Amino acid sequence: MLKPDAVENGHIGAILEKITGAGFKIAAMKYTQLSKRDAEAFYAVHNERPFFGELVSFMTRGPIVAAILEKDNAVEDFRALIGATNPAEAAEGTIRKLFAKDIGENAVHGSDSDENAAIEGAFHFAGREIY
Ligand code: 3AN
Repeated sequence: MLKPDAVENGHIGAILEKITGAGFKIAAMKYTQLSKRDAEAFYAVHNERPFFGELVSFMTRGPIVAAILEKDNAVEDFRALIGATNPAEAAEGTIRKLFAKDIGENAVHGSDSDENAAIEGAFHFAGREIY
């Protein structure tokens, strides 16, 4: 996902350029806005964390871009491309270093395993929307 901060700040094009330039194929993509219920379900794994309310309110405050990306070693390579969760700790040239403000508003989300990528892809897309 390109998160609401990335969309608000006009970074959709630049971030997609970095993603496709790094060799990712776009298998599905949409511009949409998460409801409170959507965000609570998507981030259910974090529902005991102190920042959960802040995370849900941020993720629902404006539109996002959701995508399914394909590449060999996609999970690890995408996490390398986006950089550390906290942009202050992200490596130079990473998407979060370039475009994110802080650990809460960090521009992009990437799945942390192939298993979660399949679950998160199915959360956003019907089978007929995946190419
Ligand atoms: P990542 O997105 O890098 O996998 P996770 O899974 O640890 O990071 O956290 C999920 C999301 O929760 C992050 N993308 C970030 O937006 C938010 N988050 C994580 N830690 C904090 C925090 N300490 N304060 C506010 N938001 C946080």
